[in-house]
Amino acid sequence: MQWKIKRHNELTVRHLMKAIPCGRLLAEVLESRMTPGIPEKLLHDPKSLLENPYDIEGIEEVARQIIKAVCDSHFLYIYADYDVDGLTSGYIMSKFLGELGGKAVVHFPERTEGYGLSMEFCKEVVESKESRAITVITVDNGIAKHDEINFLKEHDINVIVTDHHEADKVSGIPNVPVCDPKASKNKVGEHLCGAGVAWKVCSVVEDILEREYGLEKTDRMSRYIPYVALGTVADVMPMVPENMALINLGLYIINERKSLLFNCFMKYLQKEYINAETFAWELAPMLNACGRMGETRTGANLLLSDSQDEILETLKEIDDLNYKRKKQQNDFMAGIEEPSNEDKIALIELDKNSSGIAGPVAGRIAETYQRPAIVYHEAYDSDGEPVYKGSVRSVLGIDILSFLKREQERGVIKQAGGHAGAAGITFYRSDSKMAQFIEDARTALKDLKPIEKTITLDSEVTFKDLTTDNMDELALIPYDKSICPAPNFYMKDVVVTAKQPFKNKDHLVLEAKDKEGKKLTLVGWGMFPDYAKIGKPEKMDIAGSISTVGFNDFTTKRKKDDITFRIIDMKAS
Ligand SMILES: [Mn+2]
Repeated sequence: MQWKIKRHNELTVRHLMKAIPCGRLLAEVLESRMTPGIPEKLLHDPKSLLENPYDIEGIEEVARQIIKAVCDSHFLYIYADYDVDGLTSGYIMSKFLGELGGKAVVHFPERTEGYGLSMEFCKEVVESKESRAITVITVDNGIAKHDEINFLKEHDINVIVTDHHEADKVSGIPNVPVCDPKASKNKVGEHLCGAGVAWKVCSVVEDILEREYGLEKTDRMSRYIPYVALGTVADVMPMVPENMALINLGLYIINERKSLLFNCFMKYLQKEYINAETFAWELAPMLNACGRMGETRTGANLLLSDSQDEILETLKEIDDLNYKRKKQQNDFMAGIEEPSNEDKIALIELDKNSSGIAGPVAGRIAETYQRPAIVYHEAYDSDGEPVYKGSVRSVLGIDILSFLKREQERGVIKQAGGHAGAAGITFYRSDSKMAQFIEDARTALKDLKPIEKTITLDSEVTFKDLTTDNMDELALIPYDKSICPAPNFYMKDVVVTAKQPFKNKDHLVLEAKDKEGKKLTLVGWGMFPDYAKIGKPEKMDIAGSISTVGFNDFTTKRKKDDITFRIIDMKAS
């Protein structure tokens, strides 16, 4: 791993230490990650970082159409999605319209129904229509669903699209009221997740009702911010000031114990507080497990329930689903053989009943074997043709999408889309085409090598910096899994005094001492092989993060919440 050590503007750091006020570590993180003026606002007045919703293209028209539909007593179908952002978007829109007295029903599709407004759903809506007036509102999807939207329109059903995905390059934007910052010309709000867009739309609805219909002013919109915050982190949206502000506002409400659902999360997970990393590493995987295991409705029940007992019971169910999901992944991983050296892509078939885990499993295979991985399963395409559908994950330095797009042009595969590092693929169900694909990958990717990973280190620390105060202070700003990772630091010339045995032999637990004789425990989950590989040196430079031990150890009297340095990488010094 390459270490990239950040340099800081000393004057700005000193200014921030005074203005926030805070210690050096947080000041350095703020200095290097945010433009001047933003940290003070984020920590003292996050509301001031929220942008004017009316600047988002099409939002007022969408809001007025929604108001009209509610006023005219339309039956409202909200079409959401099965992932966390889709769940929270659907919750916000349906609950808010329900609060206004609208008859709103939210549909959370299962993964097997595919992503985005489905023809099957549209047909059901048309069949159930009778003499009712109906409006379908999409959240976190819809921008690319031209056929479905046209079908609904032909049957005299209103459609309103709210989304945060790009429009199709060829067919453009559907001819209905649309609020989708990503597909807009001015791009205002393009950093918002689906739940963020839904929330902004509802805010404008509320504002119009207050100004023109005399609706009483309350803080009803702020109750939904925790859901926007969760959606933002789960969808890995960019950590621009407005998103950070939404996350901080949401966390503030949650940790003030003002949200029943999140109170239940804390109770269930036995947590004193929730931060953005809890969203990323615990809540989002739990909720996503519902969709992956074909139980989106369980996630929906969780969000839509008003009873603490029911929520806690559902959380138990979801935790079990997540456990099953993890087990399915681990079992599947254990059965995989190392791909041969000449195969430049790991191509692995998965039972179609476990298709929900294809993405995470492909990610782990790519990581383990340091090459692109495709995990695919039998499926039928939207045109009814039997195909294989798969999740593709690549490694740093290999742009897998451009290879897949070439294969699509040549007719070897049916379809591919996504990004350089993660994509979706549709294969023809044909042995000869599959063989051709493997052959092409061998030639095309022969000379491509993964790039060595780089870790960005925020600054150097010593043992005395590793305190609960510093750890808590660093948690004042939100981090996610990839775009704005939690701060990492490095320590120089750490002298290891003892290696502690640990029940899982892959884990590394070290005792160390600094020059003043101060002792510290360092923990490296799954890092024993790396330690052995560099010859178990006594003196090392170590990169990692400030954390708590996370386990009780009766032999050395370490407690779960004792401070530790969590090792990410190490080098002999
Ligand atoms: Mn989304």
